[in-house]
Amino acid sequence: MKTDFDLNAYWMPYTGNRQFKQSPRIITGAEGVWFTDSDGRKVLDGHSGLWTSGLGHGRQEITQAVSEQVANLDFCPPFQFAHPKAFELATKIASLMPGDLNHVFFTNSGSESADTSLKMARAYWQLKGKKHKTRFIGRHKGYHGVNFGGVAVGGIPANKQLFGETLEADHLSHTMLPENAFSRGMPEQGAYLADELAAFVTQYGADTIAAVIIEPMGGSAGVLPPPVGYLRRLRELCDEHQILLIFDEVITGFGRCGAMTGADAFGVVPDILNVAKQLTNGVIPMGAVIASTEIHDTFMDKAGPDYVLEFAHGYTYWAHPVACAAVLAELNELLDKQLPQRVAEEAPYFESLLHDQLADKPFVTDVRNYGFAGAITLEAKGDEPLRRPFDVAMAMWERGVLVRYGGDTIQMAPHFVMERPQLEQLVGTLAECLEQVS
Ligand code: PXG
Ligand code: PLP
Repeated sequence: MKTDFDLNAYWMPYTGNRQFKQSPRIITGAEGVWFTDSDGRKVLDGHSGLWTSGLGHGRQEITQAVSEQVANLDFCPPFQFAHPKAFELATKIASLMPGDLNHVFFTNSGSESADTSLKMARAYWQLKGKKHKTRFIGRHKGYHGVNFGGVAVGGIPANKQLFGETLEADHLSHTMLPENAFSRGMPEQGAYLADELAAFVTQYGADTIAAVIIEPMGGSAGVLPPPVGYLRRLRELCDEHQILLIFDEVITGFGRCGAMTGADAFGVVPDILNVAKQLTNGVIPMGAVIASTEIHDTFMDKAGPDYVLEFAHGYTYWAHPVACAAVLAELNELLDKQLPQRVAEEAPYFESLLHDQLADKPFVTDVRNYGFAGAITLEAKGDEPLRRPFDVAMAMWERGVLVRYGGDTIQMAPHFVMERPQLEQLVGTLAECLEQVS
């Protein structure tokens, strides 16, 4: 494409800028499950944006709610003031959460949700008088955004390499066991890996550990559904040792797993649940941290006189009225059209496509899936594990299908509304491109 602007002026995030700027992939429009690119091509969005837009792009109900809100109240100072939709939305979100996850602290992104949840966990134990409970346990291959706390508990070495000291954190093993390769849905082996938490308790003492933070289903590492029994075992150990369990549901929240949350899909309730992405259908940034009544009430009970801040933490765009309006419209549609149920109903079809069409293709060493999330792992090309996923994703873009490549994986996240012919196009195009990769 020809451009008359300086491509280097925009330093792109999480992008190979030098390669991108040799052959830019510019998106100029979006409708339903389709993008339009700057050459006027229709491109199938095989990743729901960036796990964000399950309802499809340009959803009229959300567009309208956002337009009306921005015209009526475009901003409200979030500290010491509030607007009605913040309460309406928090009430709605709480009603959709499992257990007693009833108190919603808004953020602007998944990264902010991660760091907010870590601060909340430490502060909770301080208020409880357990001053030494500060240590965090994450998991290898975990992704919790890019802020200092999130990269520390996250388990992706490339995200830490250049940035020096972060928080101290330890990591459970990831659950991608060789014996589970090509599992359909939740793998059978690996629940025992949760027992590593007991080993950390022995090593450090439970009175030094504040929280465990994990994604109930790993997302950006390439779709890692939890082994059967794994999350339940972690929950038991956290209860036994008074350790908070934080679920990072930035990808699994609001429908992706065929239920409202990953907690619902897998039947385990955390103490703190983080969301972002699908919350607004990607229309506008917003995240949230949803805390249990026990955590919320501890802050309220222990913080001193009632004019004193209970939690010295917040973002300028907290509960932004335009974002709140977007989410209220998004949740209305999600519930009205029963989209988490639709995902659950269509997931077996997507699962069959993935395994039947991809498992025997060249260089494919694993196929994983749950709900409307699917991924393959590709063998390294020589000493370059990232090369083949990149080549395949570029070949797919040439053929008019957008997928995400990350590490040695290719990831797919169909829109909750995607019809079977488009699911077939998505997986079929990947199958064709894999035949051509060298
Ligand atoms: N937690 C999880 C579990 C995520 O998936 C974040 C936190 C951070 O959210 P923000 O809004 O700060 O980006 C994420 C984000 C991928 C990919 O390739 C996934 C994410 C980000 C970039 C790439 O799957 N997830
Ligand atoms: N930096 C400065 C100088 C600020 O004044 C503020 C907010 O007032 C921030 C950073 C934080 O910005 P935000 O609240 O959007 O995260």
